[in-house]
Amino acid sequence: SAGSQEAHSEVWQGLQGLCLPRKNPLRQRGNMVAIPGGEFTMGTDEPEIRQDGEWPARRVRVNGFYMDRHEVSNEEFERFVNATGYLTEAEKFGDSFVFEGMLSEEVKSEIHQAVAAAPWWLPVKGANWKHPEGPDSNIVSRMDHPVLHVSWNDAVAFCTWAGKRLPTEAEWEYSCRGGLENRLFPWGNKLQPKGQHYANIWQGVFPSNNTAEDGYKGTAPVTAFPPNGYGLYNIVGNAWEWTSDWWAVHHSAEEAHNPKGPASGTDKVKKGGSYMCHKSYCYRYRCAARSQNTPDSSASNLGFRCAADALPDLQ
Ligand SMILES: *[C@@H]1O[C@H](CO)[C@@H](O)[C@H](O)[C@H]1NC(C)=O
Ligand SMILES: *[C@@H]1O[C@H](CO)[C@@H](O)[C@H](O)[C@H]1NC(C)=O
Ligand SMILES: [Ca+2]
Ligand SMILES: [Ca+2]
Repeated sequence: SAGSQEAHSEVWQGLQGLCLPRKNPLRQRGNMVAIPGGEFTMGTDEPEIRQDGEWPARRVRVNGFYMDRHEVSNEEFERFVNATGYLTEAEKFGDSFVFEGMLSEEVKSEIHQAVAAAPWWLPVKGANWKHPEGPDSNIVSRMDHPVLHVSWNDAVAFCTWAGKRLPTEAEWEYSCRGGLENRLFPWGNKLQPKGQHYANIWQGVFPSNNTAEDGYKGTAPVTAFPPNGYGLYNIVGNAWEWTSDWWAVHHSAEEAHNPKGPASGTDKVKKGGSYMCHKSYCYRYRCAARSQNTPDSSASNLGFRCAADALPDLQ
């Protein structure tokens, strides 16, 4: 698809609420959790964001599978790039979307174009996974943070290389719920049980005042915060996560077995919300919540984790 800044930003127009290091490769297997097959309620009959198609609630059965314990980290992605020479789409296009609040005044002063519906997103030349806030930034101190600025196509390339695949939306949501039925969050219905933070989201007033009460203004290490009932970290918050499904708003209430989403579409489903999500504009750090982007989109709050039918061979 077109890589120009214009085409790149046009796909964002109108979208609302865009809102451990493993040095020893033997431990790669330990990065995945066996998720037992079972049945769960996907979506909700009490949607918070109706236009996202969080509803209706429907019974869904999934076979057992394996899920990455945490979002793919910069270190893991670097190992992939080192081994393959892979170039991400943001690197090919020459730009990617960065949240204004993370940019230096110098970088900001050079940008004269924003996304009409979400003016806090700026297309930044030279922003990519190695330079998340543009050329004057790097990931040296963030090797254990989620890789960002990876498109859906990039995510598929990584998971394929790792002998894995992206999770379906159903697998992702089943994983998110961690064995609990009909809860808002992976840990229950209360955002902060006993005052504790369970996810990296936005505290303060969006988009002007990020108080970072949870300890992180931007991304957090991929194993920060308590894991859910399946042992999965940051399944909501931190970085949005790509799934394999095409996006559609309408769902049948019929029971389904291993649903894989529509056969085709223009956008892919992403789940979980990010460090930028605040209840006031992006109440999407809930398991039923969902959003979408074109498969070539990339941004400073969008990453992924992989799933697999069987544990992959060691690399
Ligand atoms: C990638 O290669 C560079 C250069 O050889 C090296 O310094 C770095 O440690 C490698 N990264 C990983 C994650 O193996
Ligand atoms: C941000 O919010 C905090 C907490 O409400 C407040 O103390 C602080 O003054 C605010 N900062 C700005 C720049 O508005
Ligand atoms: Ca935060
Ligand atoms: Ca996440």
